Amino acid sequence: MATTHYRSCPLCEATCGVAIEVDGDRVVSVRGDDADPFSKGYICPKGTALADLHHDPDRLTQPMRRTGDTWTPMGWDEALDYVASQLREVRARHGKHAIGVYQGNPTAHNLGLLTYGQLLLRTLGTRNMFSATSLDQLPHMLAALQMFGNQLLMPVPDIDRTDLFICLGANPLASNGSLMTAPDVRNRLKAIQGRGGKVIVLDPRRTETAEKADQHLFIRPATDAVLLLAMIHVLFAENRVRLGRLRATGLDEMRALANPWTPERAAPITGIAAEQIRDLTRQLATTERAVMYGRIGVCVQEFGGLAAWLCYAINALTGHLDEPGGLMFSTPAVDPVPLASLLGYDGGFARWTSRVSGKPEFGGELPMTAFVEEITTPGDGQIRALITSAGNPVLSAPGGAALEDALGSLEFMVSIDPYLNETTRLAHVILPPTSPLERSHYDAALNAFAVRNIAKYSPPLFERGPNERHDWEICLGLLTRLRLPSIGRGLAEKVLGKLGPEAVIDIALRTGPWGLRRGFSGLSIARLREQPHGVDLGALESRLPGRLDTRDKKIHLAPDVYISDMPRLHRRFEGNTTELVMIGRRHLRSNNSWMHNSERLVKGPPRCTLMIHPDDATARGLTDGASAKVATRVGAIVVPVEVTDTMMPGVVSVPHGWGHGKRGTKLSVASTVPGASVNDVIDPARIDALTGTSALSGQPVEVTPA
Ligand SMILES: Nc1nc2c(c(=O)[nH]1)N[C@H]1C(S)=C(S)[C@@H](COP(=O)(O)OP(=O)(O)OC[C@H]3O[C@@H](n4cnc5c(=O)[nH]c(N)nc54)[C@H](O)[C@@H]3O)O[C@H]1N2
Ligand SMILES: Nc1nc2c(c(=O)[nH]1)N[C@H]1C(S)=C(S)[C@@H](COP(=O)(O)OP(=O)(O)OC[C@H]3O[C@@H](n4cnc5c(=O)[nH]c(N)nc54)[C@H](O)[C@@H]3O)O[C@H]1N2
Ligand code: SF4
Ligand SMILES: [Mo]
Repeated sequence: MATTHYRSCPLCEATCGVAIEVDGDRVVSVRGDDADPFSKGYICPKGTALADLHHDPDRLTQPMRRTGDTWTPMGWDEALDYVASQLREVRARHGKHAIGVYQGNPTAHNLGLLTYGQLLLRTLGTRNMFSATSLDQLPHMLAALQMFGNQLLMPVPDIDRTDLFICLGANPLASNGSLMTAPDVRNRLKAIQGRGGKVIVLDPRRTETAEKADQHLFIRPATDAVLLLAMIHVLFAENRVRLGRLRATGLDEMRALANPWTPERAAPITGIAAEQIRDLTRQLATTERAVMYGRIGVCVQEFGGLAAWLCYAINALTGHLDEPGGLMFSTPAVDPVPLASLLGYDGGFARWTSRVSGKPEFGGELPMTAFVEEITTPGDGQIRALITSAGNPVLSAPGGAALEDALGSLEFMVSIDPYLNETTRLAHVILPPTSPLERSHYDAALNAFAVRNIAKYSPPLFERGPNERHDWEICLGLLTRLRLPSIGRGLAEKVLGKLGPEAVIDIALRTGPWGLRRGFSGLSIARLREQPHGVDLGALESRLPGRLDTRDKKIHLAPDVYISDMPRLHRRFEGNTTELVMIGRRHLRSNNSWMHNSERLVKGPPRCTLMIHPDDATARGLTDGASAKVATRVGAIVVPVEVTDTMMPGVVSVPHGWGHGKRGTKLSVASTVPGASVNDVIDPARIDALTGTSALSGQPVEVTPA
């Protein structure tokens, strides 16, 4: 007999409610949960593919050990003992910094990795901590730290109440939203238009989101900081700055910084006419409920630090920060600020720098731009062993080929990952966790970036088998083996093993803003169990100045780190550049590098193509469907050509996460649609010098017929 189970989809930031019909141990269907108060029945094709993921015969379920090219299964105790002993040996030989860590994106969607995973990795004491953060949102986090006092205080657009949504470097119709947890963005944008509001997209590609917008403006990649400075220039020049009730420092500095950036100067750099810059600024300034939302296009570029900061700042300068319809701070039931510091994740920037090239630390992590050199450069502190967890850096980090070589030189590597993929095939041991349907779920990280305050707990749908382990159990097993003498270990594992991550969340819920202080009806895991569709805690509320973590309880509009990065921006745009540059893109049926093993997601025309404007194609003798060679200093790939006027002239686009057919992987579907890895041609030396974030976007390329 089939039964229906309700839970959250953990595959992207939208956190949609799914209704999963099961018969015995088989998933019969996955649909949107109409009763979920937040997603109201919406899901995307990836949600349906949860079934494929769970039943994927390629998904590993027991530890595997590699000798040469041969993998042999291991028991859990044997595997955890072996991994711990290897790591201990490396630490004894070379010191604690010799153990490196890379954490990938699914960490943010995984309660076990957010709790026990952090406890394990953050207490290793190594300076060689890396993650996808520096390929992604680091500039937003730095801006939150500098302006609001805490790296986790990233404000989110109040999309449901705004009348002007300006979208800079984000494509939520493909990505389903990021640092803006908002299921069914398409309808939320439609609702803005329905109430007479407007959506404006600024993007080097006329994206799926731009197609639905009221206006789309092409912007030359990596010139966002210039656009935003010109807009701020207009605000001051036309006396339109309005801080409202906000108390802030740095207004005079901001005026001075923006002063040289007239719209006339910004126009040839950005590709946006001066009058359009003025018009955009006036709309933002005069619409009562308006927001400028910037996402990954703003971050992963040469001036990601400046652009992310200016994007928050312009909302503050136009009175749209912390106001309904603007950029707001959430009130999540589990407050990530105290939780993170409890788990060893403290904020900070450039308190120390990397050993080899002096890149700045952020939140105790080094940027991925320092990863390979820290493995390959001999000396004290060189990485000799590596733990990867929920990450696939061979495909996701720039300079993938060199990174792959570097991983091959390690004395020991262990991967906590369900797949034998491009990265984990280089590990000595793979420790595969249970499937998302076998574990409990609470969006401890993403709820903090949701456009409504919500809470939802999902118990496991299927019990894990006796020979399977959750991520958190794997992390706990390693933690106790690495940190405790064998006598105390059994007891610690029993006690902590009984508690599980639910205990952490339960305490956080009870002590959080919607917990005990709300009296009898306060949230707890038990309360949430009674409401399997989730609880809606209402629209975002104004939180300032209380929520600020700055000492003076003011917003810092113009922190020094940004002021000192301004000369670099001036130097960069002294002359005009016209070279062909490459950006990335996302597709609704894709999820970075790791959902390509689902038949239903990858079917259809090839997705790993080079999009190019007709004029640029003609100039290079390229025709639609032909093969093109994309080359840079670090490598070359060959991909099919898609000629399209949705691209800005002078800009081409290739998505990341492809390049599957590597020898020794176990991805039977993905390897039939391998594509090429764009990160094999993205130069790891291209960085945002302020933050250390990889400049994945705006890579100059040579494109020729293959
Ligand atoms: N050129 C270019 N490169 C990019 C980007 C880009 O736009 N352009 N985007 C960047 C961004 S934003 C990101 S976030 C990174 C992503 O970079 P990564 O996080 O390194 O890559 P993913 O493809 O997300 O790989 C996720 C891995 O986690 C495993 N996994 C999935 N679920 C679980 C789980 O529950 N537990 C465990 N233990 N493992 C799991 C998968 O099998 C896979 O190996 O890529 C970055 N790279
Ligand atoms: N379907 C799907 N959904 C995903 C993912 C996925 O791989 N597939 N990945 C998830 C992850 S890890 C993340 S971080 C989020 C990201 O979520 P989004 O930020 O929405 O990601 P993208 O769809 O890549 O949109 C970025 C946009 O920036 C544009 N762009 C590139 N360079 C520049 C620039 O210099 N300036 C400006 N203004 N625009 C620029 C690109 O053309 C693109 O349209 O998506 C998440 N959701
Ligand atoms: S939008 Fe994201 S959370 Fe919603 S079903 Fe798709 S992958 Fe899952
Ligand atoms: Mo990401």
